[in-house]
Amino acid sequence: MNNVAPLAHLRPADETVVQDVDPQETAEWCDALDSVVAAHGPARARYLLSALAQRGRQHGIGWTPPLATPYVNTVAVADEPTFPGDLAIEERLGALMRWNALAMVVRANQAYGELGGHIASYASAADLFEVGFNHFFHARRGDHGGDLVFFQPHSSPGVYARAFLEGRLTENDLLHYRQELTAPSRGARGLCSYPHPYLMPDFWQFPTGSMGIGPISSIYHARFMRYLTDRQLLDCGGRRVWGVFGDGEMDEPESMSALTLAAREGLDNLTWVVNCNLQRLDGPVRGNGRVIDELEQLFAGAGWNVIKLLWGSDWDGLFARDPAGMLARALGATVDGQMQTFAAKDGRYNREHFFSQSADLARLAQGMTDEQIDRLRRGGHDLVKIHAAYAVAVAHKGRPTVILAHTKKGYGMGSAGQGRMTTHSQKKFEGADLVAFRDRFSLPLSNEQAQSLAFLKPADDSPEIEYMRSHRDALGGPMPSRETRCDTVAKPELMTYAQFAVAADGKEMSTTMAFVRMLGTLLKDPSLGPRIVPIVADEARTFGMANLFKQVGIYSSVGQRYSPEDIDSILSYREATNGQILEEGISEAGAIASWTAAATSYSVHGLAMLPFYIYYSMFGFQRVGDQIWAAADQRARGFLLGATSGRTTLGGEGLQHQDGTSHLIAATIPNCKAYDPAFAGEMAVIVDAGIREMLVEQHDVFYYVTLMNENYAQPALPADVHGDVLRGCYRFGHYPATSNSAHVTLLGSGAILNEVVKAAQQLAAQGISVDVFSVTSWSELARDGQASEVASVPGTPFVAQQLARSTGPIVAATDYVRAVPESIRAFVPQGRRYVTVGTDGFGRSDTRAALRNFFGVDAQSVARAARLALSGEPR
Ligand SMILES: Cc1ncc(C[n+]2csc(CCOP(=O)(O)OP(=O)(O)O)c2C)c(N)n1
Repeated sequence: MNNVAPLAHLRPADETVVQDVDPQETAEWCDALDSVVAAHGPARARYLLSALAQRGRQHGIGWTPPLATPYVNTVAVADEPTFPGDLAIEERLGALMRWNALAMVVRANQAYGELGGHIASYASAADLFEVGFNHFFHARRGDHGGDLVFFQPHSSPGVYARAFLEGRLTENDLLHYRQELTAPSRGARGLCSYPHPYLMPDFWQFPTGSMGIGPISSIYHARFMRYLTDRQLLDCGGRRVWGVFGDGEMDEPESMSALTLAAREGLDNLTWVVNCNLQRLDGPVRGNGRVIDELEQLFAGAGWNVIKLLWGSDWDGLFARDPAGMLARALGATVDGQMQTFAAKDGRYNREHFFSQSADLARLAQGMTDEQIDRLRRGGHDLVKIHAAYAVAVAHKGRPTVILAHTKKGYGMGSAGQGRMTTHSQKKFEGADLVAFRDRFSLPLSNEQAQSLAFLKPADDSPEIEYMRSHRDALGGPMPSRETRCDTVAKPELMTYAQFAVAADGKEMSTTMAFVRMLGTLLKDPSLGPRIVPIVADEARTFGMANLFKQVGIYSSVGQRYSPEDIDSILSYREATNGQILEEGISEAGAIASWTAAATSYSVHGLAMLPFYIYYSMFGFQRVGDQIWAAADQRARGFLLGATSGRTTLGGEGLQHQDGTSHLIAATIPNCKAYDPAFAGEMAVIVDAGIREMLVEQHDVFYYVTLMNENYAQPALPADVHGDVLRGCYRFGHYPATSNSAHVTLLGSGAILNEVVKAAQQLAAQGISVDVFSVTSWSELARDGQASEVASVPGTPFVAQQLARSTGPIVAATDYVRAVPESIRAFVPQGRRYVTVGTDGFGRSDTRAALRNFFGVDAQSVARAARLALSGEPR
């Protein structure tokens, strides 16, 4: 009878199921399977197991195959490809990176204790990065468009350390880690804390500092590459997206929310490496559980190819000497909190507390010294094993791959940090610990050099540097590197596609309808049309965009495998491999990640694309604001369209749908230009300028434009105010009363401008002359005001210049909270009373009229505020 390996992968909760009541019978079944595998191979074995599972279902035995597999490497030793590099040199290079990264962080904090920085994350990720750099990560060069690599943010010091050895950064630069402001005055380049393309625009490609955004972004970038390929705009074949993320980071909802999309789309151009050091900031990720098992089940269940990279080569012999699987079982029964303690303790402790659990395990460890036990590597620290896992991942077809790489947090930091509970934030490293680190990684440093944290850089013609350079050269050059070269895209003239909006002459429509009509025309433009990426999150019908389904189709990597119910309709639901619309379903996080991928295509792919993501404005900045912030960091160029915007235009929908704040948040993003146009003509002029600014002038800005679904008469927009519309306001009209009447000035924006106009008419009838200004952008006015104040020759703010054309107190009304018009208070002409009305508070369901009355932004309320302002009384 052969030994029957225990079912090590079953978790303790399942133990009742695995009680072996008849070992002899069990052995017979297993023997039978062994003979099938030996005689007919694994395919036949799989078939039989499936047949048995099916029979089991007929009997209703309630068994499904477990998604977790034994706690061993997925890639068997026999299947490992030969390591194509020079192990000794790569180890030495890795040690140099580790040292310089550590020295950089510690020195910055010796100089200024407040700067922060991390050592332990990179210490765990270093080998994962290095194998990528030496063997897998392609840079953009020639006919290879380059891989996209998302780096774990707290490991940035290691990436700087590599750039230093490559000669891309100087020692003086390293000395200015986290000192971007002071560096230039000292002839250095400041190095930002985490990957921030905004701050190092020729270096970092993808911002990852906010956990969870890197993971979801990487998925949508991989999908966008398929989209570009399928639409025959750019062949992205042969290029990959790599993401190294933390195991703690996997808890973020964004990290997990698009896993099934990646599998559904068969994104085999995507490889994630989850750095499973089992720790996060405060402590273990799953102290009482096992995060790798959990992630394996999560990813496998979502349809990913899962590769567990758990143990280094020196464990191979131990597993080979243990055919009964005692070792895998013991490892699989160790919870992560305990595994962390094993990482922190020395070989002797591991012998006494792990290998002494049973006589069999103790026997396995018998031939090893404590030192050897201490040095047993986890998979994520073994270059050969990492290479094998990456090679298998790259070769895998049809599914995305996740590599669950088992590492130690603070690897090599010894008693000062490895596996310690507080290691995440450790940035002090002194005396004996530095010398121990030097010894641990055999660094060519004297005691004195180690203790003074001297940076280490071998000569340019040393074997290490030559090796590093030649390997990067073979992969297209150094990484990371952010490029901005891209073609400009010609833009049609405004009046060729937006005449109906600019010269509306009183025609009734909503600004949303006008936008959709304009978009439909722009999509037909031979130059610009193909570059447009319409994006929706299951709301296209809400915004009247169903006609685009037929016109340009919805992108689907597999086309349309069904005949749509509405096939005979002229608006029928059409999916196609060359479809243009990205229909993201009910996932604002997904849709904004998709938008970011398209909005940064100019840089990531050298191909300018122009995304228009249209959504309920309430579910934008408020819901996915941090992703928008990351897109801003990535220098996105594109349009966000906040539809059904404002607190009162979406009458019946009530509190959670009614947005009174998005313009407040948008104003905080420096490269976001936010507009709240009242009329179709204003909207058209703004969109036209945005296209020019982003595609022709190639400025790193994006536009946020709010749209309404309220139908009303749209006036024509005279050509001479187009410039003012873009700067933030223009004089819309003058409503005279008698010649000696009192004067008041009204400002209104978006949905409320019509109320303001009605108020002006009422006031004029009551003997008060009124000037009305349409404010298209409070935030642009405020920015201009601030800029004129700090300019070397202070000028008059644009809004003050405009308002100088009117007299009397000023009342500003908006469908947003009052803080929005309050943002320009400092810039109104001196001596003029300035009163704001807005929609502070929770929304309600009712008619627009009732809501505007309730919030005090209807015509009557605005007129009353104006009269009170004139009389000098508080509102
Ligand atoms: C959205 C967000 N929340 C919190 C943090 C703060 N933070 C930075 S690193 C970290 C722990 C990271 O743990 P893990 O992902 O396991 O990576 P490790 O450093 O352990 O490799 C936390 C909580 C952050 N950067 N972003």
